Amino acid sequence: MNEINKLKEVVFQFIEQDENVKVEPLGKGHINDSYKVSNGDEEYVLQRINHYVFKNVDQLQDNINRVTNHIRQKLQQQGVEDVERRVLTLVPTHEGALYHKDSEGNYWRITKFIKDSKSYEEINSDLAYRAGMAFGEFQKSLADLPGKPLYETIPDFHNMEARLKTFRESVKADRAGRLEEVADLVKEIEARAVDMCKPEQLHREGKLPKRINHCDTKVNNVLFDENDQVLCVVDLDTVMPGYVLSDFGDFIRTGANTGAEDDKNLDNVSVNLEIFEAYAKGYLKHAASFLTDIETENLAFGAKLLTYMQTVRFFTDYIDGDVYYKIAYPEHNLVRTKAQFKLLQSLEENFDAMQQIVMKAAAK
Ligand code: ADP
Ligand code: GN1
Ligand code: MG
Repeated sequence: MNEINKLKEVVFQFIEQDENVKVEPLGKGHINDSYKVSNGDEEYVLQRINHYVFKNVDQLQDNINRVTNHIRQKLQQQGVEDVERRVLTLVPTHEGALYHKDSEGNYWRITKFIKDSKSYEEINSDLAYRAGMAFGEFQKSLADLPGKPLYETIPDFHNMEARLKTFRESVKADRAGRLEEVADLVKEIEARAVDMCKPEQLHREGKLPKRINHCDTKVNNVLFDENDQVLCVVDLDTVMPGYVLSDFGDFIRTGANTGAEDDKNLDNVSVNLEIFEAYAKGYLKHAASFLTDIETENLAFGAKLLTYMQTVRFFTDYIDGDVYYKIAYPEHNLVRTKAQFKLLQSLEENFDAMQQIVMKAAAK
């Protein structure tokens, strides 16, 4: 059976069999594989869940189901129009399950495609401001999610202490024999390690709370309508408890970089303070009402932390021999590591300015 027919067979586990169904690739994430499905009347998004990354698909889908149902209920209570475009909707299988496991052991899910929506790979200040509002509102609307805490779909996902532990194990094992060429960079990582574990320390001291975070706050995870108004936040695999500085920082890491995440030309890479300011203003518009002082004071630190964390994650994967991230060429993870480290240095140089921007935006 060819690839498309296999995909269609999966699709028919969720929707009625129909010879007019079309399936085409969608998006360019590093983790899942996404496809747009249409049958003339309806459109859907089919995703193969990366089971290597998300080990417990029951827990993953349970989280997404709870989160989307909670947001939908709120929107309905608020009398918001167009609720189907303001939150993702999971489509169950004919048996009522939230995912389908095929005969090859792949896991699949379907959501309704949000009509007349688009996401951006590029950014400008306006989009950054709106994305800031979207992620601030997302955290706010999940602050009163009833019941047990959400599962950590990737245990210790944004836990710097845990990431460093894994990194040090990889350095020690040197499984791909790549360590010698990168010894200087290992020193740079170690030089910042204690400072970067500050949030875990503050949490243990009871000073920094965990809230429900998105944990993949990229601009392409926000859907906009035809007038560039925010519709909703997507890519909910990593929604889990965490520090708000993480979500803030990951947006800055991905959105406020003048270069690419994997830029080979490090001269291109630096922090764009206009984007930083726009995002901070948008985010704080909703978030200022629930953040504690210590959370606000650490947002700019979050930008450094998440960039450092991503440097460590790409670096670990390079040292391990490229087992986690999809790569386009053999040195890709090293190029990514160096580009993230360059961004980190720029964030360090601009830290005082960033801190001032946040405190000014929070004071309004
Ligand atoms: P990945 O984990 O690969 O980033 P996403 O869930 O973010 O996967 O999906 C990839 C892209 O597909 C998104 O950036 C968005 O543009 C689009 N997309 C995802 N879900 C939907 C949806 N329900 N409706 C419309 N577009 C969607
Ligand atoms: C992955 O799914 P995607 O490509 O948006 C990763 C993020 C990293 C990012 C690096 C589950 O995100 O944590 O920050 O790549 N997601 C997971 O760009 O590991
Ligand atoms: Mg995504």
